[in-house]
Amino acid sequence: MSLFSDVAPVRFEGPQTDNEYAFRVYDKDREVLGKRMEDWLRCAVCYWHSFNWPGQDIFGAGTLPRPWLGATISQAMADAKLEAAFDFLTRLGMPYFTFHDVDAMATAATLKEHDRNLKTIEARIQEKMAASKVKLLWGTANLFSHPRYAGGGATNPDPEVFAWAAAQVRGCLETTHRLGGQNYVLWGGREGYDSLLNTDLKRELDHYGRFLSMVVEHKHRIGFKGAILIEPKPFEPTKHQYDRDVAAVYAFLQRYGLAKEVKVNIEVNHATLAGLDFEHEVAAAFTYGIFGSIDINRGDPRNGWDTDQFPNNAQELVPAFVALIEGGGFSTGGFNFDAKLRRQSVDPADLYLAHIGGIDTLARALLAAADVVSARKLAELKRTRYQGWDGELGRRIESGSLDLAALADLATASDFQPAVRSGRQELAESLIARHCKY
Ligand code: XUL
Ligand code: CO
Repeated sequence: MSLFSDVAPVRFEGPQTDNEYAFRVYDKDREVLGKRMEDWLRCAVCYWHSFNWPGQDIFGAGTLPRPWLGATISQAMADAKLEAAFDFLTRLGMPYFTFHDVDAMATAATLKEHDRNLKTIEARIQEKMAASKVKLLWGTANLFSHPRYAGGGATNPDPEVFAWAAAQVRGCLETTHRLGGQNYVLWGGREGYDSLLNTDLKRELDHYGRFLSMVVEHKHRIGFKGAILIEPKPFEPTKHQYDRDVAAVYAFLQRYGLAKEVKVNIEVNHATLAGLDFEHEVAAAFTYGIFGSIDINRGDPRNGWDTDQFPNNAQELVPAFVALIEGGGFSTGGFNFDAKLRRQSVDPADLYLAHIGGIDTLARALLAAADVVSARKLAELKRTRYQGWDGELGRRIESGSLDLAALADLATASDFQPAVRSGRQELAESLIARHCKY
């Protein structure tokens, strides 16, 4: 029994149901383009927002009943949290969860204690996973909450902090490996700067590159087969975060020779903060060959910060789902609900309602995107838009057989007079809207 035991296991009941504690669209066994819905979405509940955040904000204290939380977490509190988390996960019927080391374990003051407390909770998580069949999508080390990380983890001016970060990541990567985690995530919330005036940019980037190389080397040493993922975000808490967006991460990975070893975990609200469309980030990651996983949530269109709200607008997500389907879907990744309740959502039931609404939103977006892809009209629109490139001129340019001068001479001699042609954007947008019927 736990705080979350009042809700009966959540089932698919279809769109006609009156039951708020049922899925209307998410039918995990429904086949979509040859794959079960559950296998397309690979949904995960995150430990931190759901069980480790009491609802505080910068102006006020926690509001949510989370009796296992306090200034320091004892082993008994960590155990109560684990009990509640797995009660929730199994009642919701989610296949995966995600966690930071410090979300799950008892508070530690030294690295020795950290290692011991993490291993203690790992053994208990292992039992819970075995009993419930819930799997680990990814683990991650929290290198941003403790005051020692105020100036960064891997990019801290103090090498002793770098060493602390290394020890935490080693521990959490190994725990993730032993728990059968499918990925390991690094979100560099404090890997950035607040002022360039006191920051050695080159040195910090080199340290960050070295840190990541050490993580990759260790991954291979211990035989971890999952993916190492960087989670881009432009700012917050730092004013400028190095992992700004997918393109910045790709440049960083290339510079340090890691582009074949590390992928990205894209978060919707982070893309928004970077001034980019979520679908752009997904498409860019597939294009660069570094697509890994997704943290699903949304921002508020009028706020410039990371509100981490539950997604509820399927139509808005369809373009990203089209990119996901066309890219072949997830391999090791999934949709992690990196989303939190509002401060007034104080009933344990609210956590169910938030996830049910969010998961149904993903199911709606998936079905609509599958229809868009199957109808092939968008693909056809793109094909005809670029068809000039399938002709002789296009082929000669693409193959590299023309240099700049030869192409200029050809254009001049042929007197090219290209006309503006319709990009059919409104049609493309209507195609998305018309398939949003679930
Ligand atoms: C912060 C964020 C983190 C990462 C994990 O914005 O998204 O919760 O997902 O550290
Ligand atoms: Co996230």
